[in-house]
Amino acid sequence: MKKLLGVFALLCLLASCAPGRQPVEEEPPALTVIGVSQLGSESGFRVANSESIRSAFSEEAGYRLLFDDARQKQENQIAAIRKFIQQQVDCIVLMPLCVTGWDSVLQEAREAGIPVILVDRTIETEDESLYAAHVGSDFQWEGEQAAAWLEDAFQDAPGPVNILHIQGMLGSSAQLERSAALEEAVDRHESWTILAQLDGDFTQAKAYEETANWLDSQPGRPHIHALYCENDSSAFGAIQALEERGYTCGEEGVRVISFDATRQGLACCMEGRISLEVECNPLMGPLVEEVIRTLKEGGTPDKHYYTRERLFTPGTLSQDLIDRRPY
Ligand code: GYE
Repeated sequence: MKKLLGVFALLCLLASCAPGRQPVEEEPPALTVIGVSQLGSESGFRVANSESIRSAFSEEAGYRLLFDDARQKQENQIAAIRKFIQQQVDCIVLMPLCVTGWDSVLQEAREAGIPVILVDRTIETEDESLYAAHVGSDFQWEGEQAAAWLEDAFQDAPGPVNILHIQGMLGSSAQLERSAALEEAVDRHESWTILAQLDGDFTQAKAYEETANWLDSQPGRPHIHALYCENDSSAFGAIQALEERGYTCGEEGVRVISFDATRQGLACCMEGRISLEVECNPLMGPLVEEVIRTLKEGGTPDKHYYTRERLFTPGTLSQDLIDRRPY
C-alpha cells in the first residue's frame, strides 16, 4: 500500500512539472465590496447599529467593508456616496440623516449600476426605485405605541395634561414619525397640551441644554405631566435638567417616555425614572446582509423590512433581562 502511494505521489509530481503545466493555486473567492455611509455616532443606538453592520460584513463572510461616519452632516454622506461610486463598490448601504435631498446622488449610484440599501431611517422621494430596499424600524408604530400608553396613563386625569416634547434630529424620518404620532394624539384630546417642542437632536448634550434653557426662561415653575423624548440619549439630558431644578421623574412626578431601550435606558426605566421605553432595535446587520445576498443571487428583495420591537415599563424589567441585552 505504502509503495502504491509512493508511485502515485511521484506521478502527481511529474504531472505538475510537465512542460506547460503550472501548479494551480486556488484563487480565493472575490470579496463583495460594501460602502457604508453611517450618519454619525450620536447615540447608544447608533453605536450598536454600526457595530452590528461591521460584524455582519466581515471578511470571513466574504465582504470588504468601506465605512464612513458622516458626523451628522448630510453633505458628508453625499460625498461618501460619490466616493463609493468612484471606487465601484458592489453595493451602498445608507443610513440617511434626513428625509430629503437624496435624489441626485442616488440617481448617480443607479447610473453606475450600484444598488443602494437604506438602513434604519428612510427618505422621501418621488422615485422609490432609487433604492433597492429599506431595512429599519416602523417609527410611526413606535410613536403610536407611546401615544396609546399616554392615553392609558392619563385617561382618568381630571385636569390638563401638559407635555414637554424633546424632538429628535429635525427632518429625520425617526423624528418626523415619532413627532407626528404625538401631535395626532394631542389633537384627539382637548385637555392635552404640548408646552414646548425642543430640538434635542438625539443627543444628551443638546437635550440637556435646550431643556435647561427652556425651564430657566419660564416665569414660574411649569407643571409638567409628561416628557416625550424621542430617544434615550435625549431623555438622559432632559431628565438631568429637570431633576437639577427639583422635578421628580417617575410615577409620582413627570412621566417620561423614551425610545430605543438601550441598556442604560432600561436601567433608568427599572429605577422608575423612565416610565415607558419603546424599543428601537439597532441590530440590523444580519438582515441587511440577507438583503444584499438576495440581490447578489439575482433575486428581488422586499421593499421594506421592519425589525421586531417591544415595550418596557418598570414592572416588566429585571437586572437579568438588562444584562442579557446586547446593547
Ligand atoms: O432612535 C436615535 C438615533 O434613527 C432610529 O437615531 C434612529 C434614531 C434613534 O440617534 O437614538
